[in-house]
Amino acid sequence: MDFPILNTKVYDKPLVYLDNAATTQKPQQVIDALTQYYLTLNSNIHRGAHYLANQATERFEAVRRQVQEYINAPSSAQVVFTRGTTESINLVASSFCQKFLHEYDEVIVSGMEHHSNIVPWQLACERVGARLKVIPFSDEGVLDLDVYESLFTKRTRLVAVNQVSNTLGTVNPVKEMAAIAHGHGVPILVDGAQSVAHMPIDVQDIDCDFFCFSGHKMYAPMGVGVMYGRQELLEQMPPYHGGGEMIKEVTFEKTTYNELPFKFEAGTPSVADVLGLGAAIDYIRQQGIENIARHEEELMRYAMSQLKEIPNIRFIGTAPHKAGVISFLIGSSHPYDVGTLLDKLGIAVRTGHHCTQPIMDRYGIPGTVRASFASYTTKEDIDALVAALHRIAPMLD
Ligand code: 7TS
Repeated sequence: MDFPILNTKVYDKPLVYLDNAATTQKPQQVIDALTQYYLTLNSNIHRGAHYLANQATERFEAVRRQVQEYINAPSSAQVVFTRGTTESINLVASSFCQKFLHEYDEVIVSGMEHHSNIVPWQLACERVGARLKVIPFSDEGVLDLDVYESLFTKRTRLVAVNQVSNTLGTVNPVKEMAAIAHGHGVPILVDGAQSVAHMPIDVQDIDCDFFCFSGHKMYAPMGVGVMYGRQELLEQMPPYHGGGEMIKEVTFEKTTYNELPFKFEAGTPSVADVLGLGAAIDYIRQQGIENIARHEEELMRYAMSQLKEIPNIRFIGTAPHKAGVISFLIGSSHPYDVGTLLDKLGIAVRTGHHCTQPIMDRYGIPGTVRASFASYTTKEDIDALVAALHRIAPMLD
């Protein structure tokens, strides 16, 4: 078993973990990378003239090259380590907008974004008097690309959209959306939090200007994420945080900034977690991201065919192109009640608005029950969910 935690029992029942969109579990080799770092390598990077510091720096920079390869970035200087997707998006919203967003300008987001891809843009817009425009989506959960195209004006400065919705599971056509944005001379940020561990990612093929994701949703530790950016934009953008490592020279009169990517990496990073991300990428490589994608697609088909037999089930998000995220409601019962009953049977799902309140408003619901998959999810996990729902459905309503 690659994932020791999956042997856990909860309430004396085997754990069925279906909350992978929130965070994935960690394979033994990621856990080992963390322990090995603290056992044998711990030291601060980039500034040491001693053996451990040099070793740690080398390993840290090697992970940057692994990430570059994983997302097919043109250069590792475009890979900036952050704490996660939220910080990556805030970095762009703060730094890009400081340079490029002015009064009366516009930022386009979709109606199915995580709060992390809404609020940073609202804050940036409030600072300068710019405004947000929102791409609507259909009842199935498909973005309306005609309306999207019509939202562009001479004032549009950026588009920010997720590749996969964490609530609806919709896989958005980000490559097509990037081409439309670029047709209007506008850069696009792709929130890859829910795609990066579930499908091959090629930032050059998508042709996005920014791509943000979290390590902890791709088998890596919490506390590390990535902001990839187009070189010409990163070079023009001011630093996000000031501090150590991001400077070339500091005097009280003037400070000059370090080159990419260090300009955006102030302070001591979570070195162990970055090395853990490296181990996670190795793990995904061993499994093969295409195999993972195929496995999760099959599970999705299997789960939908079984779940639709549950009395009074209503699916939220039925786009033709979906990743392994299934949101549903049962009758008029509150999602929290369903989640609590499932929990008592050892099944971990997420309930609530999933940090996507505008989606809940769109459907007029308080939240959903959400089951989400990872590479280690099995048909037996789905069977357990389906059996549990059959068991509890009569208790609801
Ligand atoms: N963007 C998307 C699409 C997400 O799904 C999430 C987290 C984030 C951004 C923020 O990521 P973070 O790592 O910076 O927190 N999504 C979820 C979820 O669906 N349940 O818990 C966290």
